[in-house]
Amino acid sequence: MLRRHAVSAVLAGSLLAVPVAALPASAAAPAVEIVKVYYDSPGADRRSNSSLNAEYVTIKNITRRTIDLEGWTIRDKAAYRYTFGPIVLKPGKTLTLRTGQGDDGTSSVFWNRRAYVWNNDTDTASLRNASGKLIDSCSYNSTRYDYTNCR
Ligand SMILES: [Ca+2]
Ligand SMILES: [Ca+2]
Repeated sequence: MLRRHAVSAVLAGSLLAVPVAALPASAAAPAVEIVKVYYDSPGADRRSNSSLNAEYVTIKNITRRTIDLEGWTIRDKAAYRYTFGPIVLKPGKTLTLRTGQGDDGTSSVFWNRRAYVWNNDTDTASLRNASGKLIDSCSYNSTRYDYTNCR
């Protein structure tokens, strides 16, 4: 009996090791993706708060686990950076970062800027985790469209 237990323990151990060994491959898909950048808000860019908030970037949690975004950042190609506060993103949910002012909620957070961030012609949005590791990025290069679906 003792011996059988020992064998099953070894088997259990090796079974448990499988998902761990598979991690590097699955890590290729980012846990949180940038799904859309709406870089040229509709109409003339007059810096009204509603126009600023119609400029946004949307991210999505593509995993089955809740992800804590506190300390994560979104940056453009220049020096603009937004740092997420204490907010979690549930599995499959999206979160939209709007450029202007507003009250943060579960589906939208606000950069609270009075000027635009995303260039109307070309730019790159980068998403980094709290350790500064690049999680995903989305580039666009077109004035023909006002937004890009990153995937
Ligand atoms: Ca813009
Ligand atoms: Ca515009």
